[in-house]
Amino acid sequence: MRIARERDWTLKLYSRYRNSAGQRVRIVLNLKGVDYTYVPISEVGSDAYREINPQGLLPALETDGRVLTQSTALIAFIDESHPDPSLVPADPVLRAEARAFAHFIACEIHPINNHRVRDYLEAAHGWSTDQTLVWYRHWLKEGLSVLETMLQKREKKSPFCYGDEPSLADIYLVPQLYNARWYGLELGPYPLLTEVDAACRALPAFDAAMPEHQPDFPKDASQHGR
Ligand SMILES: N[C@@H](CCC(=O)N[C@@H](CS)C(=O)NCC(=O)O)C(=O)O
Repeated sequence: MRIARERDWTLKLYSRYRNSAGQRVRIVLNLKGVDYTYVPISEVGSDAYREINPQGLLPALETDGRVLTQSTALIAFIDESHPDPSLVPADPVLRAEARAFAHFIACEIHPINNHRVRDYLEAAHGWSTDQTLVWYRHWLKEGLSVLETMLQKREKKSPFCYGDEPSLADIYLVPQLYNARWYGLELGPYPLLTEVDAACRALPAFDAAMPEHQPDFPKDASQHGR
């Protein structure tokens, strides 16, 4: 069931400047021209945030006093309440390919490299930060190789992952590549991914969602944390 377009959704996005799942949602809100209030987690505090979102994960989207969670569900909600522009290509095969590409990032790459996984390896198994970085880069490299191959196997090359307009695939890719650069991964082996990434970042909707354009982005680089 489609939600009536006329409804006036007031949206509050709990996020953090460097919150890749939140960056996906910011891109979608920008692409669809939806107004929202950005609430940095630093203003809320992590204990209070857990009251808001018991998962403790960022982002969350508050609307009409309800707190919605999980970026993929948030993106579906925004898409259903603001259908234009579409987030998937018109062709059903390209649609499935774009979704699979995005799901590969959300379900296969992102979860095993999350903070709590690395924190656990350090706290419970005595790994050093350097060792968890090796873990992080290993899974990321393997994941990016898969994504590069997925783009190589397209029927036709296109400016964005799966067509002439950005889709879910691009929305999930750009934050993941931001993270890869942040952790010093060499991106030379992924020319198709970086080409699409550059095309996306040239668009205002993607640019405005970048970490450095968020109000909580620390001016002092020493405060960036990991
Ligand atoms: N599947 C979740 C993932 C959310 C997520 O893991 N967010 C990260 C930041 S990008 C987080 O909050 N990490 C905190 C942690 O790992 O404890 C989604 O798509 O919203």
